[in-house]
Amino acid sequence: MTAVRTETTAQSASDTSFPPGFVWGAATAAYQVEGAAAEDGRTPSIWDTFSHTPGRVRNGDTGDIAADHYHRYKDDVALMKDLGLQAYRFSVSWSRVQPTGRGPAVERGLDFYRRLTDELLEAGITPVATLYHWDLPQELEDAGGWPQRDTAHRFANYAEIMARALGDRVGVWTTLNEPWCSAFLGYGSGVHAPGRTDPAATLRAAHHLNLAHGLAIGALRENLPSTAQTSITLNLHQVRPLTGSAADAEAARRIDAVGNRIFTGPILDGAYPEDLLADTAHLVDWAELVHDGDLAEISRPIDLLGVNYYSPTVVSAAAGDGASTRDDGHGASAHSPWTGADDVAFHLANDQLTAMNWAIDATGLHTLLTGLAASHPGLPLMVTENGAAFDDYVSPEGRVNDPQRIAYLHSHLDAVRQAVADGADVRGYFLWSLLDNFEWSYGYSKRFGAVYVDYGTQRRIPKASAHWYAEVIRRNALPGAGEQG
Ligand code: IFM
Repeated sequence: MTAVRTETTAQSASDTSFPPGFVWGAATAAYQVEGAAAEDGRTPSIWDTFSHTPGRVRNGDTGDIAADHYHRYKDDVALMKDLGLQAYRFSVSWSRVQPTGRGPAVERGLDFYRRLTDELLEAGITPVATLYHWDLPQELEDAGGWPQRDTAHRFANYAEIMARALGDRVGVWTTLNEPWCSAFLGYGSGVHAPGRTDPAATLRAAHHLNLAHGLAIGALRENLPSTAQTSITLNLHQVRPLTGSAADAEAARRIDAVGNRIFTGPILDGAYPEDLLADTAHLVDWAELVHDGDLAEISRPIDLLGVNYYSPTVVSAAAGDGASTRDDGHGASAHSPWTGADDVAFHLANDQLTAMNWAIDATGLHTLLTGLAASHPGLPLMVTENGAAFDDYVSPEGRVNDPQRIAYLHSHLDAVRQAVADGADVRGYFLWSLLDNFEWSYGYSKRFGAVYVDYGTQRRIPKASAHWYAEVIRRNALPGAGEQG
């Protein structure tokens, strides 16, 4: 069993290299790549239901086949090995291993993850398992979903099943990926599964996701060897006020509260922030929602904090109709996902945009990492996702040239390197994504992969950025000035 290194070395600002032992990986998520949606006992998750509902996902795309990773995992691991990847962050499909979200596990489902992790270990690649990347078993949603407290207990039971099944071969575990999206996009704006638009349900979901994380950390700790590392991955918003005005600062405070501190508060500091409770008191009864002992569960120590970063969040105060201005980069909806933070407008940080219309600004990643290092010294960090979608295509020569992605990765990796030089204890970096895949409500229209997937044939073509990344990994350093890389 391999874990990530347990110490860090600060680098000098002029050096283009990363600390010895820095982990280089790539990430995917079950529903986005696996396919095999109805094989070996798997039952629908909320994303199967959502994607099969007309009008929810662009072009009516679904994850039924996706990148067919379920059947092609051996070739995909071989590809990872060719690229020199040291770690692979994948997620487990809950309804593949525990179809109804309760009761005994299905061995055929577990076997897929046993085969995958064995293949990785054989190739010398560290498996990093995420338990939940948004695909709640549909039966649990039918029973109330994340707004129901019992879902957190179901999750802890599932975590125990997974720890028992894979604890001998997986050394790094993540409970939840981006719970903000599960709660605020799933139950607030409804652009993600299960597609509900209920402010109270959104906040209840957020608390129960926090509780699920804490209970799962307990279950993992009880069932994993002491060397195993546990973590959660948050998509922390790097919130910036548009101007220096007091009104914009207040807008930024409110977005920071429901975007970030609703998770970092209880998980890292053992309490919900007072300002968040005040901002949302008219929407939910926090005293009823948060039971005695919940905060102690939620704030159980973790070994690593996963940070996902793509683009900064620039906000200003907006007088108006009550709801936040919808154009926040998370998908169109008549309902704001920013429950409890009304009258806020969202802006692009600049006009250099990816295919998602997200502004490219690597300084946000540096600010996030150094900010966390300052606010939570001693907490090791891991960049668990970073990358960009562009309109990639295969040239007549059969190549995929993606200089914009190389530039994006270069600037963001340089920001990570600089954050390490400035004292942040960053243990590794996972490119999002290994493969082009199902980009949620955008379907297959957005390509984030370092490896191009021709969905018609399932042929994989490593893009120029994959070769560039392989060279960075080989050197444990970015190309120097004047070098192509
Ligand atoms: O594809 C997603 C991933 O599932 C979670 N983080 C953001 C990525 C890009 O939108």
